[in-house]
Amino acid sequence: MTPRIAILGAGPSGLAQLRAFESARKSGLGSMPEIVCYEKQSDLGGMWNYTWRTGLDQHGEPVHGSMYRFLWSNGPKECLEFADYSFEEHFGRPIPSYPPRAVLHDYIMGRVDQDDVRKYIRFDTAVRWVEYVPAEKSEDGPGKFAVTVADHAKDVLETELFDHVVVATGHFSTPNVPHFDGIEDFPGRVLHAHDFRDAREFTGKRLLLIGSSYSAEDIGTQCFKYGAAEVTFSYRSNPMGHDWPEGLSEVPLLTGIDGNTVHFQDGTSREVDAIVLCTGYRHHFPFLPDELALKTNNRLYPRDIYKGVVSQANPQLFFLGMQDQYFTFNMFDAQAWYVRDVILDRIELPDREARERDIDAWREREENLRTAVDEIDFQAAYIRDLVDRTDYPEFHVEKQGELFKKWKQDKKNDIMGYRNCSYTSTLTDTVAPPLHDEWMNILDDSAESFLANDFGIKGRSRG
Ligand code: FAD
Ligand code: NA7
Repeated sequence: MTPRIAILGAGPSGLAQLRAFESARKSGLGSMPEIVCYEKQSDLGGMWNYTWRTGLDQHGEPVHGSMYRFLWSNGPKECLEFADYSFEEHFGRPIPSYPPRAVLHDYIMGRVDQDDVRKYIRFDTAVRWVEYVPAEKSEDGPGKFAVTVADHAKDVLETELFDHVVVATGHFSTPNVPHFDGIEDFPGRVLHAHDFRDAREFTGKRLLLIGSSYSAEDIGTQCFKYGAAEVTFSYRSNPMGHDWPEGLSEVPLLTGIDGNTVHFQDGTSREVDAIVLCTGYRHHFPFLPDELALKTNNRLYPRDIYKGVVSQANPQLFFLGMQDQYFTFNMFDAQAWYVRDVILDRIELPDREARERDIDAWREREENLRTAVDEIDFQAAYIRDLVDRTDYPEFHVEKQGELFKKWKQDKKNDIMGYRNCSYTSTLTDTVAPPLHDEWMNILDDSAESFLANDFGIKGRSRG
């Protein structure tokens, strides 16, 4: 019997899984399983598929998208190149290191079209429930998963059986929403980063952002770019510590809200017009029973998944992209190629105890990381461990790690200007050309406007 595989989600991780199998098929690595990819949105691309919607979508499903209108890559594109498809190959010429969302989306789509994997995807189909059905007798072999989906085009619920399930539904979609005293009476707008869409809504406004990680940093700087009067960041553990220009500042945690006045742990207070909770996301799997769901906070090495992908609860179940991320697209590829080879029996899994010991060892290493440099090296080592076990092409992950370290330094040097920097591709050795203007001055971030530039000749190297 041909094994059947369900891939849940057609974002960068789910697409990586589809391309991994397609690559095996093209290389003639034996007979291929039957694959169905369920995607609740109407198109592929996951987070990169921008939506204006918030709350529920046209089918009543929770809106997946957390990306906003003027989002630009927050890391160098040279650190997320697919090993087998460079940016230069896709765009036919070098482009700057920090492209806007629409340009990255175009790159993802281009990679997918090369392999024609759309045929495996069932769009507008939300996964509702996954249940493990054990084999009744041992000679029946391992059990199967009953996957129940809501097909919104046909308006029916359907259940199909699969031998393996790959969960690739992302973990930056279900917001973590803490409560603060007095927030219910705040007279201005209160929203979570997940629902933030257009910075121009806050032009001329005084903004309070809670959180000190990527969302706070990016939404705050973007709102400032589009004319917010003042941006205050409130941190729980540590400030971001950038050298902020006038108009942006950091204060300790919010302790209470009294009308428009917000009070902080250091005894200071300010007047603000709107509050954005940049308080992160939850790993949320409403379609998985308790015993199969991955339970973790946002960290580099979640427990209970061997090699970061194989479920300890049931090794026929896999998770992609569940780690906190420095590396993204190429890490998902490395994971997907590994999962593919486990499913195709090209990689033999050790027994449960050995898997647990391996998880423990990585986790202990993770718990001793102290600096961002340590974290980058750790994630690079994790990816190297995967890449060396499959035929995923070499992409010099350690060199990309060095680029991430430069990126960190460039942010430290100039948080409002780091996107003007250029880095060198580890695939093509090309130095990215500079942006056509300072990032702060570029208000139109459409792909058309961005790609209409010739970006001059090769730019200065920072990488
Ligand atoms: P996602 O992209 O989230 O895709 C998951 C897919 O699963 C979605 O298509 C969703 O519709 C589908 N799905 C979910 N639930 C179901 C269900 N029940 N049934 C069917 N389908 C379902 N990364 C970078 O590299 N650079 C950046 O600049 C960057 N910026 C970011 C900015 C923001 C605001 C956010 C939130 C993330 C950013 N990221 C960035 C990280 C980003 O999450 C990854 O690049 C990537 O999108 C993760 O891919 P994924 O496939 O794992 O998850
Ligand atoms: P992160 O990176 O998980 O960060 C969450 C932030 O929210 C972090 O600073 C937390 O503070 C803070 N937080 C969480 N809960 C609270 C409460 N209760 N009170 C105050 N502050 C809180 O999420 P992001 O959204 O920034 O980034 C996720 C992805 O989106 C990322 O990949 C980007 O590319 C886009 P802590 O430091 O833990 O004290």
